[in-house]
Amino acid sequence: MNIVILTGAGISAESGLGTFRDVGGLWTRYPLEDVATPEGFAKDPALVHEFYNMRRRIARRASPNAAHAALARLEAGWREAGRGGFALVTQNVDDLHERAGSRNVLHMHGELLRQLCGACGDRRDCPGDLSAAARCPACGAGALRPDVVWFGEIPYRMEEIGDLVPAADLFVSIGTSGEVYPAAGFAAEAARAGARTLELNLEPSIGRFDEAREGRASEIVPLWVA
Ligand code: BV8
Repeated sequence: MNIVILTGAGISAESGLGTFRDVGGLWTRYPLEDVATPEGFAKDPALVHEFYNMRRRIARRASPNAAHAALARLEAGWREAGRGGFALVTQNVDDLHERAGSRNVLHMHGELLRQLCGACGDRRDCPGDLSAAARCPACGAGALRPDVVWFGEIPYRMEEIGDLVPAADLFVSIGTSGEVYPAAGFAAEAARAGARTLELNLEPSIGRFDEAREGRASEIVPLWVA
């Protein structure tokens, strides 16, 4: 039995990382056009670096919660029992899944703690804050940006994800509002191919999944995994 799990900002909310569209969410404080598009970065790189430096500092101080830990346990048990394929796709750019013990996390929107050189494509861990003055350690250019996927950019790992989703027998969506594509289309794609679909969310979306369970991730995910 192949399982595909998609997570969003809601799974990291109880670790203290902001969600985007909830009351007081990141997009209500920073318009996404200004801080999560290539155009916004070209217009005001300092603002975008400040936005991601702030989030990077919070992410480094955060700890995985019981939901992240439960998914890591599920993956280990799934692989040990040889129960079939297991894939964890996340829209999140934090590293809490990895720090909870998950392996092979597919970060389709990139990783906050990594940097990308816009000039030579060099990608590596980001040692601290980024700024327009920072120089690429590989080519020396001053074109460093957070290694995240902005709106209008092509998500990472789409080849693999494009194979995994239609092959899923069970598709589980955790802590995502289902507003951002192409991730928002995965559940319907899996269902069309015959998968059972389950949503675990604080505010489940009515009618988009075969089953929906309402609650905080740190409570309902360990219950589901048990
Ligand atoms: C692309 C950057 C082409 C990193 C982000 C149709 C098809 C294809 C594209 C589009 C389309 N329609 C529109 C588009 C364009 C666009 C898009 O989707 N726009 C939206 C606004 C309509 N998409 C793109 O531009 C994408 N690129 O399409 O390229 C392409 C496509 C396919 C193949 C080839 C080429 C790129 C999108 C990536 C944008 N970058 N982030 C960063 O700064 O983090 S998106 C951003 O939103 C984050 O990554 C975030 O993860 C993501 C999704 O948000 P959620 O995770 O769901 O968070 P949200 O706050 O919305 O919801 C939180 C949920 O948690 C809620 O439901 C809440 O109830 C729940 N919750 C809260 N607390 C808890 C909880 N649940 C449980 N427990 C709790 N305690």
